[in-house]
Amino acid sequence: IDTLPDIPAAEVRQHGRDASKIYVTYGDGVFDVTDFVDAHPGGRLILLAAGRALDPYFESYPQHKQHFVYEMLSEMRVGNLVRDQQWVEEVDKKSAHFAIDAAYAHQPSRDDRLIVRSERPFTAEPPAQLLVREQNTANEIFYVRNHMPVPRIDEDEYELEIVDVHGNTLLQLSLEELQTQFEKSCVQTAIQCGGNRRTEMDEVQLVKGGVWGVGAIGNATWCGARLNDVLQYAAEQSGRDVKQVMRDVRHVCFEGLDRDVATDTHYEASVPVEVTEGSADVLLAYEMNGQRLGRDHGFPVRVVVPGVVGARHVKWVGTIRLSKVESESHWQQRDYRVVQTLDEAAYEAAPSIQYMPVVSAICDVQRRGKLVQLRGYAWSGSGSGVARVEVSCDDGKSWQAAELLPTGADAGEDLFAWRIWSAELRVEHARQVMCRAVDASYNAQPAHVRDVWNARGLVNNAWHRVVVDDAV
Ligand code: MTE
Ligand code: MO
Repeated sequence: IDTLPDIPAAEVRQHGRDASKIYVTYGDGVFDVTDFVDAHPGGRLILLAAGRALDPYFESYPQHKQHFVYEMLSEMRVGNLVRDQQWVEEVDKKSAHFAIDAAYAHQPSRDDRLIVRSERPFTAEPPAQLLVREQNTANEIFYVRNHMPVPRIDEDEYELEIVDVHGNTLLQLSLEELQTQFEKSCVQTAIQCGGNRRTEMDEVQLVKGGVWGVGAIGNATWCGARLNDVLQYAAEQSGRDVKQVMRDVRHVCFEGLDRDVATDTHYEASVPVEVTEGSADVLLAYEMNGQRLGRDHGFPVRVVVPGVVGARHVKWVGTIRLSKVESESHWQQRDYRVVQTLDEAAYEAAPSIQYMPVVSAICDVQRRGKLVQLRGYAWSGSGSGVARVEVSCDDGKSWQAAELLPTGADAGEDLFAWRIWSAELRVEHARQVMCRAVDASYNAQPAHVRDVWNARGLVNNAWHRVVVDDAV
């Protein structure tokens, strides 16, 4: 090796696939593989690395990392690589790219009725008309909002860890323990992404965030163990009283098992402890509409916090941390807050979105002459229930009550469920129809998107307007 010449990266680059001599590098070695191309067991794929580094390829196809491969290479060695900045950057970029490819290699299959908003990470919503056919959204068409690749989790190896305010592990639970040692509790609730109906905000002024129509919301019956039961048990198991364990706790942080390969961070979010202590319906859910959770929705266990923005319903939850402070995660500190500008100070001044306001949307419009049949949903995160939905075709001068359809759950048990509604409206020559809802605490929706516009396009709960002619 010492007797071989130094070869600068720039020279290696010139020995690409069209050159008469083809070079590749691995580690510090430069190799002339011209005569090997046709003998390569993987065929001419080796040319992908012509004039470049093999290292990222060997990392992602580890069958190469064998003694005989190194032996063969060493016989083709013609020099020692002298890297330049561009070379180092290209190798890093390629490696990162391959790592991301690998992380996305085993994603779940998805229903082709979903409207895909982003492939990586996967985000999708159902067509609006489909969304309001049934009270409980079918699992297959329930919107998906992932920030990272879906993790592969072996249910036999799954463990949920509970960590106290000092960072000590109180308890580790297997899936089986979670399912058998705690009473199974169910709640029918909608989960809505903070960005639902974001795209309407772009008409006021462009916002930063992924595209969402009216379908980044779904309603389901979730079953699992109550978080409070699990915390009580965790305290007991560590020989302490739950009151003592919870004394300095102000926030409950939930960490997902999904991981960003580029930054090596896990998804995480938190809710104030009043939210969890005040509700028996905060669940560590393992069932969605009577089926085990699908991989896109958090298999095997996700957090369900009725009324709170979707971002806190942490999927694939692996660790629950009791804390004095809010989660330090990006998604708690620099996202899911309503800000007018995107600077740090604006984020720091704005509270994290937790309980969601009253919302509604028109999802299905069927026109027969002057009569229009409307169908939509209404929901309130307040937990007081939806009191009234109204529709108008004269820009809100007059309103007509819509019919609220039953939730199917017992009275008082469905206050976090959405309500599907329907209405028949005589539109005459009107071109626009709109809807608005009021919850049982008499919270109402603002009239215009411009009244609630914000830089990230979050929590759009303005009256929902649809042009009748355009709607099918
Ligand atoms: N939990 C984890 N671990 N990772 C995520 O990316 N996305 C959150 C939340 N929980 C997310 C997560 C957001 S922003 C939303 S809106 C909901 O999950 C979406 O839940 P769904 O995909 O089951 O509809
Ligand atoms: Mo979300």
